[in-house]
Amino acid sequence: MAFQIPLIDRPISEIPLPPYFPLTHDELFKSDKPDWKLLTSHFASEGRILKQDTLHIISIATQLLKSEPTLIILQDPITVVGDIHGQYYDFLEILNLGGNPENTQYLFLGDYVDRGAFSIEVILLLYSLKINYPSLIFMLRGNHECRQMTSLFNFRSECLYKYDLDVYDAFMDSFDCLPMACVLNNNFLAVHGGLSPELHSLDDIKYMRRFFEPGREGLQCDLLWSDPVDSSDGRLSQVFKNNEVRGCSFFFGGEATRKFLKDNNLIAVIRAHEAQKDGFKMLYWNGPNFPSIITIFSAPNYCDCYKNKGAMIRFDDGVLNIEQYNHSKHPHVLPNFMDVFKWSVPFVIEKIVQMMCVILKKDQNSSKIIVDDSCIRRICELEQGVMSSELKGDTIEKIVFFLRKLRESKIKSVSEVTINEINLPKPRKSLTEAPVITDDNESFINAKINDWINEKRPSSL
Ligand SMILES: [Mn+2]
Repeated sequence: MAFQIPLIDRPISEIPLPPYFPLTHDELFKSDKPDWKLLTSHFASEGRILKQDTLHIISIATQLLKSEPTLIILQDPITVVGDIHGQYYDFLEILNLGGNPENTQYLFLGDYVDRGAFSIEVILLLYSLKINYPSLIFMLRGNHECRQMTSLFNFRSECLYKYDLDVYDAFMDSFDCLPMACVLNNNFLAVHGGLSPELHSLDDIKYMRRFFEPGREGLQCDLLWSDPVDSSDGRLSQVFKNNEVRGCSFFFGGEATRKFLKDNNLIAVIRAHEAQKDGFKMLYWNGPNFPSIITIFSAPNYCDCYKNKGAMIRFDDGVLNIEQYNHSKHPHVLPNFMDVFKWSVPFVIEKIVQMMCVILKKDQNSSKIIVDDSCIRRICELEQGVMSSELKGDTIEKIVFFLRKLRESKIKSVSEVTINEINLPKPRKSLTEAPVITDDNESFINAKINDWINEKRPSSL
């Protein structure tokens, strides 16, 4: 007998049931290109597509990205988007505000995956758009589009949860093909991270080798990882200073920026890579007329706790407009893609054993609980289905205690997944001196401080 799809007995009826089946190949590929509109709504309702179709989309996108130059040259009108980080429901808002992808040119600055729980949906929709409109949709590489970061953060786990290692490996090979930078209107250099001591002319990017996992140093690493120094005058003790916040690459200041812009006849660097409370930040290091660095960050309420706005740039006829937006609601996903049964079993067991305790307990005064070897042995016997005839109330009580500790440790480990609260650094001076501290501002700063360790590149896996 087949089970009925529980359409009518959902406890929260306003949340629609996710599609029961993946899209079929014929539904998704009515032509030789994926139907991105169908995919958009299917993913929005938490639907999946078949592994073979996923691999097919990745494969076509990989070929397209591979054929593009390392330094792309574009003219406006164009919408420029910063980090998205697996926030699919915010990505839908970006496409909504940024212009219809059928006739709007887009430049994405990288960091499509990790942190959020819907990276697969973000990157597959992006690739599907790229396949449909290869001369309108452009994507650069971010520091998260690599094997090291996706293994440390959650994109690899998401691939294994929703598909398998084949899909993950195919994504990694496609990331190796992403272009590194873009020149906009002959005036702006767009890149994920920033400048490099090895970057002198645009030809350095044009002729660099890019088809591999980025290393820990060199031009490719810096384009993905470097940051401008966060000060109003751009002053820095050296032209490039080691970036201890990232654990690799450099900070660059006004001197390096002015020289690079002048030597290459550019106005500004447009980059992403750093969460911003307002979704963007402008640094005026080349006079008050126009910022020399524009940071754009497009993941609102980053990691569900920064309370920041998202922003994107709309360039039209040489005029630059910043569009800000708030975060969108998204379905709740348990940490590490844990299912609800794995999540609830410890709670259920604890309640059952507590019940047994009430039934069997004889000595009400035994308050001090010691978990010793005999207790652990009895728990093992219980697990193996050997119910000892000597099972006493105090032993059961120890089991309850033991299970409670297990459950508490589980809750603790879950809360540590979202924000790592150990080794908190002191806030940077510029942050503590912020003029008006509103609630959101405080939340943003606290989240940034608590999340500091996660913005740093690990020394090794
Ligand atoms: Mn980044």
